[in-house]
Amino acid sequence: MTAIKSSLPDLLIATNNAGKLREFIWLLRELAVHLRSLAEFPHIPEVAETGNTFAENATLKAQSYCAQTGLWTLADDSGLEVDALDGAPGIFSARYAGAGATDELRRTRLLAELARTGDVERRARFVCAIALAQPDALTSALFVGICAGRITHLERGRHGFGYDPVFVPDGYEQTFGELSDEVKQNISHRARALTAAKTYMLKQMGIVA
Ligand code: ITT
Repeated sequence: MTAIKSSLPDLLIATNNAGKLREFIWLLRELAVHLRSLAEFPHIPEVAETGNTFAENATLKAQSYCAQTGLWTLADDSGLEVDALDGAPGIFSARYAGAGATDELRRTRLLAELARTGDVERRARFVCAIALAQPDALTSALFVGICAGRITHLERGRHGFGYDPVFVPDGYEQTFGELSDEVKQNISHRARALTAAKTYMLKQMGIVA
C-alpha cells in the first residue's frame, strides 16, 4: 500500500535535548505543521556550538541542520544567566559540569558556585534564542525570549528538566520543578520566544491557522 504523504508543511525541531523537544511538541500542538525530529536523521553529526552568544549558536544549529535535511528547521540555544556569577553559566549551561555530566551535577555545581558569592538576591534569568531556517534561503529568522527570576538554595520539585528545580520565576514562590507544566509553558523563555516565531511561521511557511 502506498503511504499517504501529509499535506502539512514539515518542521524539523533540531534538538538532542529531550526536555526541550517535549516542550516544543506541546507549545506547537495547535500549529498545522508536521513535526520531525533529529531521531529520524541519525547519520547527521551534532552541530558544534562555536558561537559567542545564544543567537549565534541557535543560528548555527538551525542553518546547519536545515542545509543537511532540506527541511524548515527550528533550533533553540538557551541557558541560565546568574548575576552574581557575571552571567555564568550562560551559553555554557549545558557544559557547566563538563561533557557528559547530568542535569543534577550541573545544578549541584551552580548552587556551590553561588553559595561562595554570598549573594542574597540570587537574581537570574533564563534566555532562549530560537532560529528558524528556511530551505533554499541562506538566512534564518531569530526570536528571543527571557524569563527572569532567582536561584533557590536547595533543589525543589521534579517537573521540567535542566535547572528547573533551582529556578523560581518572578511572581511565584515555587520553582519550575514544582510548578505545573502548564504554568511553565505560559511564562517560560522558550514560550516567549516561540510566540513571536509562531506568527512568523504562519506567514512564511504558508500555514493555515
Ligand atoms: P541542543 O543543543 O541539542 O538543543 P542542549 O541541551 O545542548 O541541546 P543548549 O546548548 O541550548 O541545549 O543548552 C541549554 C542548557 O540550558 C540545557 O542543557 C539546560 O541545562 C539549560 N536549560 C535551557 N532551557 C531550560 C529550561 O527551560 N529549563 C531548565 N534548564 C534549561
